[in-house]
Amino acid sequence: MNDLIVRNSRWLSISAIKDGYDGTISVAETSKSIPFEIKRVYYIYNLVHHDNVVRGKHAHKKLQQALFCINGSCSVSLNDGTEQQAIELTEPNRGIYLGPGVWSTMSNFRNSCILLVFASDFFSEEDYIRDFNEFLRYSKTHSA
Ligand code: T46
Repeated sequence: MNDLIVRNSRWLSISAIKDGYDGTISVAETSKSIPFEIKRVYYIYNLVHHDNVVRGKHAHKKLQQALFCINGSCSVSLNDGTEQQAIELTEPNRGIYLGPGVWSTMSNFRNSCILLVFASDFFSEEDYIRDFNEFLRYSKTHSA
């Protein structure tokens, strides 16, 4: 598992409690395995494995998120305006923390990928930067 070099990102692990043939339970808890108070949960599914299927392509100004691929797998590209890195989400209990100021792109959805996301705040379009050049300008002035 490669270390994350992109600012405001890091790997997260949550429990995987195995019960033999009866399956596994993974638990995400505010301020424990998830490093912020969870205010919103959403999940993305019905994803097709095709070069043209790409989600994300934005950064957040304040929002913190934790992403877990709870079925299948996907690729996530991260960019903080200086460093960039591509990672794979392949385990239901191994996710990533994405803080503010990280441009992220999700793609290469495989095996009926389901992406589960915990977010630190309610949905607000005002918090999104959806233009990459605007993001590069923003990251220069908010990189402390
Ligand atoms: C992120 C990645 C992983 C809402 O109305 N409420 C919500 O909570 C969300 C997440 C989305 N929406 C609406 C806004 C758009 O009209 O759903 C539509 C699709 O959203 P978006 O284009 O932002 O979807 P993604 O998959 O590109 O990005 C989403 C999150 O927005 C984003 O924060 O990190 O998933």
